[in-house]
Amino acid sequence: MHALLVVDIQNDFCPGGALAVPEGDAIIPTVNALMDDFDAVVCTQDWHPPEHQSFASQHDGRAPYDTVEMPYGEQVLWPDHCVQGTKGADFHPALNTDRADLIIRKGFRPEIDSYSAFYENDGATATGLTGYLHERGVDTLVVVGLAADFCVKWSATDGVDEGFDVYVVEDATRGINQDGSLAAAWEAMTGAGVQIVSSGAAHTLA
Ligand code: VGL
Ligand code: ZN
Repeated sequence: MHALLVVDIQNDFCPGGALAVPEGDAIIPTVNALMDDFDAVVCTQDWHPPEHQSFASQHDGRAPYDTVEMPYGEQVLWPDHCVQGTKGADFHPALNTDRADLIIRKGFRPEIDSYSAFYENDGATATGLTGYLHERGVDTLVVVGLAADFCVKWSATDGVDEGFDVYVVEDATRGINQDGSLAAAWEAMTGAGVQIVSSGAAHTLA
């Protein structure tokens, strides 16, 4: 069983949004086209309360893209984004969410950020996705979406750690590229055993 994992294709991560990924919306036709090939489609949705501690606005004297020490380690501070119930948190209107079997929300605990679809940034608090995929008999994950260097990277590498065969579709993701984070992310994914493929190859995987 092959699942397509569609990460955070939300208004705030697309041009015009609060934490816009350059060309973030350009991947949507490719993502929609891939959905038809898969046994299961899971979408993630970044879903923060207004007082989320990953927001620079919650830390006196800090600006977006500064880093702070959280109890679980270093955390990049972001502009306020994907606030629960706002338009920025909605899926991009061009994304075909009808095909999603499961929508998994993450980052809803005020004190802890969650990049990965599997574990929050403490590396210990599970979202429940592993259990869901196991119950559905999924063994292979194809990951697409935003952003390549944060939520896609952590979802893909955690997917490997959880025992799945994991592919990332290079032309169905885009990065924030904060301080060289994009090149580092491709290296980290490859090093972890994630396979990088084109959307053409991904069609034949499913
Ligand atoms: C993301 C930063 C903060 C992402 C989410 O979807 O990659 N990045 N929240
Ligand atoms: Zn976020």
